[in-house]
Amino acid sequence: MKNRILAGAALLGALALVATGCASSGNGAGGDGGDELVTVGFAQTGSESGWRSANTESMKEAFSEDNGFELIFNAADNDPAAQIAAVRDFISRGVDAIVIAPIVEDGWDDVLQEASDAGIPVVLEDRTVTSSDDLYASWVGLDFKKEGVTAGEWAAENFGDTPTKMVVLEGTTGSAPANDRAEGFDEGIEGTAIETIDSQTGDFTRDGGKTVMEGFLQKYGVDGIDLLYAHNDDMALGAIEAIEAAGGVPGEDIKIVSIDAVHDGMQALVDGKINFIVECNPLLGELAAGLVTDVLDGNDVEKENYLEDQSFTQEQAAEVIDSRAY
Ligand code: GYE
Repeated sequence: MKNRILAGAALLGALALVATGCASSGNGAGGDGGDELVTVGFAQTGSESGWRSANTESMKEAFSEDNGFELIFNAADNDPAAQIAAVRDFISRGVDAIVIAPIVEDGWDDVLQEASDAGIPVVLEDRTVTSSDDLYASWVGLDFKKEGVTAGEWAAENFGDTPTKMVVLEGTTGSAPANDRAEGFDEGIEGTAIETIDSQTGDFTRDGGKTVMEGFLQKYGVDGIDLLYAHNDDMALGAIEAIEAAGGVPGEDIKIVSIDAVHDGMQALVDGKINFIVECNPLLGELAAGLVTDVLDGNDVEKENYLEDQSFTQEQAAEVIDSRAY
C-alpha cells in the first residue's frame, strides 16, 4: 500500500503506535532518560498564519526533549531559498533526521539528494514536493485537492445555476496547497454559472488577503462581487476587514468560503461573516515524530500518510467551536 488514511480510530491507533514506537526506540527517541537525544532539524515555512502557529506548536511539543529529541527549529519567513539554505545547514551539522514543511513544491531535487548522500533521512510534513519520492522517507499531511473540491461543491450547491461573480485569494504561489486547492475547487464548480472574475495571491497572510481584497473592491465594488474563495482563513479574515471598510457586509453582500478552520476563522463563521469552512488539521507533530522514530529504527513506513478533514457550516461551527484544540 502506497498510502494510508488516518482517521478516527485509525488516527488513535497511529498515535498509539507512535507512543509504542517511542517506548521501544533503540535510537534514543524513547524519553527513557538514559539515551542520547535524537537531533532533528525542522525547516518550517515561516509564521504566515494561524494554521502555521498551531502546526509549529504541535511540532515543538512532539519533538521535545521529554520525548527524546533535540529540535533545531528554523522558520524561513516564506523564502524558498532561505528554507533550502536551512536544510543545507542541518546537513552540515550532521543531524540525525530532517523534517521539512516545503514552502513551494519545486526545486527540492538537489538538496534532498544531498541529504540522501549524507545518509540523513527526510520526513516531509504538511506540504508536498514534486521531487521523486525516492528522495524522502515519508510525508504526512492533508489532502489539499479534496479540500478544494469540498469548498467548490459547497459553492456549486449554493450558487450553481445563479450567475455568480467570484474572486479568489490564492495561497503562496507554487505551494502545494495553493495549487491543489485551486484545482480541486475548479473541479467542484465545473458546469455551474460561477465565473472567476479575478484571482491573485495573498500569500496565506491576513495582510495579504486584506490588500488584495481592497484592490478587488476598488475594481469591482462591493456590488460587483458575489462570492470570495480564500485558500485559507487568515486571508478571508483580512478580506473581511477590507469589505467592512468598503461599507459591505461580509457573509451577506459577499459570501465567503475558506479553508483551515482555525479558531479566528471559526469565530467569523459563527458570527456569520464567513459562510463555509473546510478544515485542514495542523496537529501533525506526533505523527511526524512517530515517522522519524520509525525511519531511524529501520521500520517500514508508508510513503504518504493522509489525515481526514471535516467541513463546517455556520450552525455546525457554533456547536463545536468551544471544543476545538486550535
Ligand atoms: O492552509 C495555511 C498555511 O500548508 C496547509 O499553509 C498549509 C497552509 C494552510 O499558511 O493557512
